[in-house]
Amino acid sequence: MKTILLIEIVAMLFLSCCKKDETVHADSIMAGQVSGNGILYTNVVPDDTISGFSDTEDKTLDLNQDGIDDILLRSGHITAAGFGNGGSWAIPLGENEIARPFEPGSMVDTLSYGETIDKNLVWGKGTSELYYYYYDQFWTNYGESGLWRYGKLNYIGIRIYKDDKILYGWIRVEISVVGSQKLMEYAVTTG
Ligand SMILES: [Ca+2]
Repeated sequence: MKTILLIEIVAMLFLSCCKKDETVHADSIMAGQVSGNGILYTNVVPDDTISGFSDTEDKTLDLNQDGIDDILLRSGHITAAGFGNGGSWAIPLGENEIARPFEPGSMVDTLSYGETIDKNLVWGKGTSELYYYYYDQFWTNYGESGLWRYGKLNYIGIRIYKDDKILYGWIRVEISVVGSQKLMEYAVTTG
């Protein structure tokens, strides 16, 4: 009888241990992943267009819904006598970081659907360029830079420092019009 009780206790401990393991904090997310343990997904409906003319528009996002903004998206177009410029940027806030194609640099990488977002990507801080363009009068000088102008189904990677935890997330935006970006959906691991 005692042996059976002991086996039951051990079995219960084993089950409770494994149950706990199922909710262990995820240390990665895949670009476009919308479900899974500890993953918080937000579908932006309708898509949110961030844009500006003669100004820029800012939108902050709190990906993990803890009351602390994690990233700022900025788009707009500036004109003045003889020139114009504009574009779209993403600015990780605080100690947070954004996935880059390389460092040092200020560009935002275009992650593909299913790509693993974890410590192995290249991460950087500060104002980061999705797309930038400029021109002067009569278009004698003009140019553009950034990886996002014609990107479809690409994802921004973000790393969030939350207390003693590191969270990974993705944000899907599209740039089909210069000086504008369309926010569609995002997801993040939670602490
Ligand atoms: Ca947050």
